Amino acid sequence: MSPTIKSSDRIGELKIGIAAARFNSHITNSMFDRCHKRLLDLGVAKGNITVARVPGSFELPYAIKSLIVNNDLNAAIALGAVIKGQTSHFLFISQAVSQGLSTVSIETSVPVIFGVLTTDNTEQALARIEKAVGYAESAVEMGSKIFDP
Ligand code: DLZ
Repeated sequence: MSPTIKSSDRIGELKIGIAAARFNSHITNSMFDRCHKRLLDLGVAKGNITVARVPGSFELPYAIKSLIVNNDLNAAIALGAVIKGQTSHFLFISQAVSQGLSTVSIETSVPVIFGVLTTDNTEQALARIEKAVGYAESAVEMGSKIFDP
């Protein structure tokens, strides 16, 4: 168990949402698997995890807001991989996603975990897949604060 997650937390009752982008799915699928497994290992009930898949990271803020509004979540995790290409798409997408997710979190008062990798190349993204474990831990920590601030 992560030192930041107290044993008294009512983890089994937590409702967690995960929205994952399909773009760069060779990275985001592995991120999803690690994140989902860590939630289960920490004691989150499988039935309390709601999942949404979206085409790309740009769609994550909408998906996260929908998950929160429709499922009474304690925390939500946005998973994506934005990799720098030949165009300025990288900048527009990464800025829109980070700003959008922050806005959703503040508007809904539900913690949103920023699990979107923004890297120069695929190798850097592959090297950071394991960070998805930490995103699950952050969601449990932040979601638990609803019960025990
Ligand atoms: C179009 C696009 C590009 C160029 N790059 C990425 C990326 O690196 N990571 C990602 O998650 N999505 C990318 N997309 C797709 C956009 O996020 C979005 O799905 C489309 O522009 C449709 O709105």
